[in-house]
Amino acid sequence: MTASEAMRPLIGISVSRETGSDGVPRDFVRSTYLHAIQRAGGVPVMLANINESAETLKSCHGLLLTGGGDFDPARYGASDAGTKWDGVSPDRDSTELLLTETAYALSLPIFGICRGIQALAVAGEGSLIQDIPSRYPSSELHHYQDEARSQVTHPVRVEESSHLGTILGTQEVWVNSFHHQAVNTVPDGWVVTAYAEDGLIEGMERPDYPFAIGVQWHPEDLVDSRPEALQLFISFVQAARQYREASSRAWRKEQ
Ligand SMILES: [Mn+2]
Repeated sequence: MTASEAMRPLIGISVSRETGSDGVPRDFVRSTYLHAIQRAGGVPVMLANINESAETLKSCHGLLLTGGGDFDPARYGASDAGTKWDGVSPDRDSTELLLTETAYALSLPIFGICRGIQALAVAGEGSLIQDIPSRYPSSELHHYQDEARSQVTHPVRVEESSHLGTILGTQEVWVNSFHHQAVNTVPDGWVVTAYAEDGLIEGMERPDYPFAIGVQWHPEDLVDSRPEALQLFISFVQAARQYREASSRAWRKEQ
């Protein structure tokens, strides 16, 4: 094993929960998330939807919040507008909020994708648009595309001076899109870094934090075809690697 392999950072990954045809819930994640973390040099660690995952996360060096179903609107102070997508999981909601809180307490690098950016909004007392088609019926953009997941379908305008803009190295990025919800208001301390042409929030970040970025699209499906998507994961894993090196230096100092 080389030294750099020995220092591969562990990336905790939140997972979906759905009930199988036998009535038993399953925790799972699309393997594209694992692949993207591996390609970027990280070691993926799946975090089941149980409270103990907060303990597992304490051994990790970064947190990836993944895509999935809707949050219970009561979690962000709204009532159910009847737009449930593929089901609400109370266990997933509470696990991800706990993971986010744990990550903040440790200053772990955080990357939120799709539902993940929404999780970061909910955790920070922001709010969500419960259903894009009913709120913006005239929107010409299709945020839930029919095309393959690896296909890009709409442009996003990126704030050039933001952390996200620096990583992507462009003011306009073409993205894939699989969401019927979006961030409505960003939490205190967060700024919007990317918009779709119809004004929907497609990216946000916390500037006072080592790495806290959310995006509404799915870069994990694009890492093999689009360099800027891979770059996002590389930057995230790099932040996790720095976290790991800093914490082992602090540990050696204490000895
Ligand atoms: Mn979109």
